[in-house]
Amino acid sequence: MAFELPALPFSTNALAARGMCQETLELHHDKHHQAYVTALNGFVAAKPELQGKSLDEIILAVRGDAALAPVFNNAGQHWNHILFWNNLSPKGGAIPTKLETKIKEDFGSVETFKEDFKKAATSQFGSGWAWLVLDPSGKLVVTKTANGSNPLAENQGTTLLGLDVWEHAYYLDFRNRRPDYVTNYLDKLANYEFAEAQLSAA
Ligand code: MN3
Repeated sequence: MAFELPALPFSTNALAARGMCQETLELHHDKHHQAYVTALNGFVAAKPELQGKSLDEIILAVRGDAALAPVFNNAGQHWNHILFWNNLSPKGGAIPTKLETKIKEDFGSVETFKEDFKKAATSQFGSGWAWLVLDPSGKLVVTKTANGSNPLAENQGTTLLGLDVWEHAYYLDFRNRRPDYVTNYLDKLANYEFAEAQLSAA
């Protein structure tokens, strides 16, 4: 069973008024994400030992294996983008109560959480991701990973939010201004309802 590109949970112009234009979403979802899925399916078709495995199982099976880095990169990017589309929202930016309480408990304040997240997202040199995860001890922490890696591959815990900081994610909307893209995400696009559901399910 081949992996498939999931449909966006909103229309491609749904985020335009909030800082992510239709062209960004069309290129990012229809071209970039599709390319990862196509490449992953090609690798799996050529490797019987990967067939029948779930996406999570493939990531865990090939991580750290230099010879299988192309499989890891494309599987990781498929996983990351599935999450990413779900943590963007046309009604983003509002933090529901249960999550807000937990953020205040673990970071001290919402502002500190946002500062930590901005620091991680802007200090990730080159391509990668910034994450809000529930770590194995039950505490919310901000992390970052390079290229196609993610909290699953690095045993960081349960992922609540992930922000793509590859240039293709923000260059049409924010050009070189990654910090503005991150701030806009946290204030206007982040689907904290989704993050709270992940927290509740953990
Ligand atoms: Mn991307």
